Amino acid sequence: MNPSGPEVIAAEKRRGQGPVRTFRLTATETTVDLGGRSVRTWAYGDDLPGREVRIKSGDILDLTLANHLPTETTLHSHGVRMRCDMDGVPGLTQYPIRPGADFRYRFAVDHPGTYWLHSHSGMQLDRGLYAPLIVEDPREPLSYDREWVVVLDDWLDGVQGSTPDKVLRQLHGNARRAPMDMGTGNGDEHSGHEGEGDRSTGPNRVLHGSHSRILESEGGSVDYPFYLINGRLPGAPSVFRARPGERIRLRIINAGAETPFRVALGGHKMTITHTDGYPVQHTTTDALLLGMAERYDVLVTVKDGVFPLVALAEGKKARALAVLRTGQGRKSLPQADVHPKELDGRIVPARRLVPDDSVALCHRKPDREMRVTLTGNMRQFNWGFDHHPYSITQRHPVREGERVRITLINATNMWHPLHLHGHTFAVSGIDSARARKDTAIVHPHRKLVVDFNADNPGLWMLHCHNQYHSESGMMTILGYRT
Ligand SMILES: [Cu+2]
Repeated sequence: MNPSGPEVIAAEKRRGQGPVRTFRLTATETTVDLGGRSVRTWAYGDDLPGREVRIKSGDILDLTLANHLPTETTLHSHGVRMRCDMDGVPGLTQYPIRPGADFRYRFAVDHPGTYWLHSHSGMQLDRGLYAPLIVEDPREPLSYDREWVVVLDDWLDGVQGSTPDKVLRQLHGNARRAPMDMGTGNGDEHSGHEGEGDRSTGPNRVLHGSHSRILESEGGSVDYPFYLINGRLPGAPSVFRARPGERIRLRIINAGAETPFRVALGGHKMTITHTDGYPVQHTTTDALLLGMAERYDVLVTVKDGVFPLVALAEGKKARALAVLRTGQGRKSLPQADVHPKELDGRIVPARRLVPDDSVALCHRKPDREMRVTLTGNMRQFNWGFDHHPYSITQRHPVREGERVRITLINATNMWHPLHLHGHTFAVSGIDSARARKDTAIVHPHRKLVVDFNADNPGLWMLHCHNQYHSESGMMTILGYRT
C-alpha cells in the first residue's frame, strides 16, 4: 500500500475537517542552558523541550518543520493516529527533509490526549529534538485547576564531546571487543577510556551491570551524565507554582532515548487518569514507571509547601528533579538528591490498568494473529526481531477491518518498550485490565499480547523505543494490503 494511497485519504476524510491550527518549528543547531550548564545541541528553536504544541481534538494540525540542521531530518507525532504519509518515518512514509528544506505536516487529529513530537531520523531523538503535543478534549470530563506538563529526558549530547551517534558506535565497538572486555563484572571495563576521554568518540558512556528490580533486567546500556525534567538539571530545577488545595493535572512524558523513569511527587499520592493519551479507570498510586515514550496523566490535589517531583533513572542510580511550590512560604528548594518515600511505594503497572468504557476494545476473536520475537543481546548489541535487523522491504501483512493480535515474545535478557505507529492497542492485562496504549513494556523472557483494530491503512513501524536498540535493528513494519 502507498502511504498516500486512496485508502489512506479515505480514512483521513473520516476524521473530519475541523479548524486548522498552524505551527512552525525549526530544527536547528543551538546552545541550551540546562541550569548552570550550557550545551551545544540540536533542538526545535532554542527551547528545551521544544515549545509545546497545543490543539483540540477535531482540529487539523498544520505544522511546518524547517530543517536548519546540517543533515536530514523528519518529525514524528508520537501516538497520534494520523494519515500515514504524515507519520514522519524517513524512507517509508516520506522522503527525508534535506538541510535547508521545509516539510508541511498537515493532518486531522481526532483523539484528545498527551502526545509528543520527536525526530524519527537516526539518533536525533537523543539530542534536543522533542516537544510536547497536547490535544485537549473540547468536552473534557475531568475537572482540575491547572495543568503541569512534565517532560523527562536523559542527556549526553554536547557534554565533553559526546553525541548520541558516537555513543552508539561505542556500544557497537564494545560488542566487537567482546568477550575480552566484557563480563569481568568488576566495573573496570572503561579503564583507559574514562576521564581524559577519547577525542574521536568522547568519554566512554557504555554502562555495564545496571539493574532494575522492577524491570527484571538492566535499566539500560548508556550512562548519561545528566537527567532532566523540562530541560533542567536537579541543581536548578523548574518550579511549578500552584495554590494549596488546587487540583493539578500532570501530563508526564518520557522523552528519554535510553532511560526508564520511576516518578513520584513527594508528600502526595497520584490518581492515574490516562496512559498514552487514553483514559483509564482512575487508580491511585505512589509512583509511576515510564518506559521510553510512555505517557501518564495523573491528578493530584496539592498540599501546602514545597515538594520534589523526582524521576529516578530506573536502574541507573541517578535522578531528575522538578519542584512544586504552593502557598507563600519561603521554604527553600529540595536538595538535588532528595528521595521521597513515595518512590519506594506502590507502583501500578500498565497491565493492571482498566480502560475507560469509552475506549475499551470490544471482545472479538482476532482475524489475524502474528508472533514477533524480540532478539539480540548486550554483548553483540544486535537487537532485532526474529533474529533479523530492520529491513524496509520486509512487511508483516494486515488488512483493513481486521482485528489483529500481535504476540511479542521477548527472548532477550533485556526489557524493551515496544511502540506501534498509527494505532493504540489494548494490552493483555490482568483479568479485564486491557488499557489502550501505543507503547508498552515487555519484560525479559516474557510475552506481551496486544490487540488492535486495523482501521488506519498504511505502512506502520513497530519498534523498540530504546533509540539505541531501534537504530541497531529492532524495528519492523506492519503493511496494510490493498
Ligand atoms: Cu529494545
